[in-house]
Amino acid sequence: MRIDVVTIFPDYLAPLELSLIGRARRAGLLDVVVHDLREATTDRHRTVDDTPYGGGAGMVMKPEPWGRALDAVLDGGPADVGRPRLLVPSPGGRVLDQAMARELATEPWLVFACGRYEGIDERVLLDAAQRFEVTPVSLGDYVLNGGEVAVLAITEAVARLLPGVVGNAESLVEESHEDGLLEYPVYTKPASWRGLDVPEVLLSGDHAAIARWRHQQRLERTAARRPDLLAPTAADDPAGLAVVP
Ligand code: 6GU
Repeated sequence: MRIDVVTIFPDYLAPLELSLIGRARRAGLLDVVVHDLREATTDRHRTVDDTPYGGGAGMVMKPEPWGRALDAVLDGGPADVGRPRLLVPSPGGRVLDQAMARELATEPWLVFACGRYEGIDERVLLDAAQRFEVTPVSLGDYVLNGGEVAVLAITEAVARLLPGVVGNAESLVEESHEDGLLEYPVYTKPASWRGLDVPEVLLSGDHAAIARWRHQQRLERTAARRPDLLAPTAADDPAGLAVVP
């Protein structure tokens, strides 16, 4: 998979050289290229923002550097993989979940456009839609200062699903959110620590009993912490297609 990131803070993406993602890059499973948006400016001050038409607080990212930067990404990208996916981190985007991570992991080419300030001039996304599959994406219902942290999170969520990136493929399926439930609690040695004992059943060697206990723990945890995952609400079925008997 190829990933391009356009940002005014290329150093923010340095963690993508570490750990599993760094190893996947060195192994050739993942090709990450970070671009400095300021390289696509033409003025002496390398200006990327300006005041908003219509007034209001903050600054808006100017369209011209973005247009040039995204053209350059397209020119420098892999051949014959079709329209790349342009992901635009924004608190107003589609909220990332594990299903979306799985969907993105099937793409050959992702491009991230990191906005800062109050956002990017809307025409950049309208124009880009002629050449990219544009998807605004959010990490959740809170506000960050810019898209870079979202790029780190999304890249990690996606890259670990690529074949060969995570050594033990089983650890991918037995995980919170993979099948709609949270993960069961885990323990290791010692069997007793600070007066707290590992649940008896885990020491029993009875694999069927352990599997039943773990499933029960997953249900209880999900009910306690994330009841929304168990009980679909009207928001999950806006057209009211699920008929309740
Ligand atoms: Cl993707 N970007 C910004 N700026 N804020 C966010 C976000 C993204 N997701 C949640 N908050």
